[in-house]
Amino acid sequence: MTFINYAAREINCKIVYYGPGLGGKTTNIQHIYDKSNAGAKGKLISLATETDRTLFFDFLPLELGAIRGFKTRFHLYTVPGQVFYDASRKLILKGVDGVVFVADSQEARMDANAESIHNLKENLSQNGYDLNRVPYVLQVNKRDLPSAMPLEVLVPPLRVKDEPVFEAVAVKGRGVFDTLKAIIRLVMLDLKNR
Ligand SMILES: Nc1nc2c(ncn2[C@@H]2O[C@H](COP(=O)(O)OP(=O)(O)OP(=O)(O)O)[C@@H](O)[C@H]2O)c(=O)[nH]1
Ligand SMILES: [Mg+2]
Repeated sequence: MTFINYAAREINCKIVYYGPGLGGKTTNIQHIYDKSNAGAKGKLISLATETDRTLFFDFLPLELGAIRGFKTRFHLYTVPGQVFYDASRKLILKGVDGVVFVADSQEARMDANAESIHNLKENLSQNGYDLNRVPYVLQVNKRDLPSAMPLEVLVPPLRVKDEPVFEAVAVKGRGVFDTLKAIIRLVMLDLKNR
């Protein structure tokens, strides 16, 4: 839930990057961190295993200036994609304002993509949210791989509603900021409509 502090004139929003293991969630956040101005970003906190798999989460606070006199901060989180870290994923979704689903474009990962979307729905609903009502963007990542599936085959089974879809090559930064801007836009719209 968006935290609006009227006294301090601050808005804090939480955006969670969700998706299957090795899909590229941490790579997205890392790119955003690398390319953001020193003044806009806080510390990137990554809790990872020795093999660079996310163990608990990554966390990056971004400050995007003032909107109608309110200082606006976005707190970006990633979840650990590995199936057995489900308790962490559920916890990280608490208070979420928007979700970016990072799908892996490879055919061999289609089951993992589908399983992760199912898991997202489940964990949102256990936290009292409905994915149909949560600001949501789909990113299809790893478009550079020869094994990446064509969009018209990849996207339809992953759709959950009329969410914006972005192609990405997160390792090269392609599509990363387009995805971020789209989720921020949806979160701000949602805030306005409350
Ligand atoms: N070829 C290619 N590799 C990518 C791309 N994005 C990420 N990777 C690589 O995929 C691997 C996994 O990326 P991560 O960002 O750690 O994936 P993750 O979704 O955070 O994985 P978990 O933390 O286990 O859930 C890394 O070796 C990345 O460099 C991409 O667009 N193309
Ligand atoms: Mg990760």
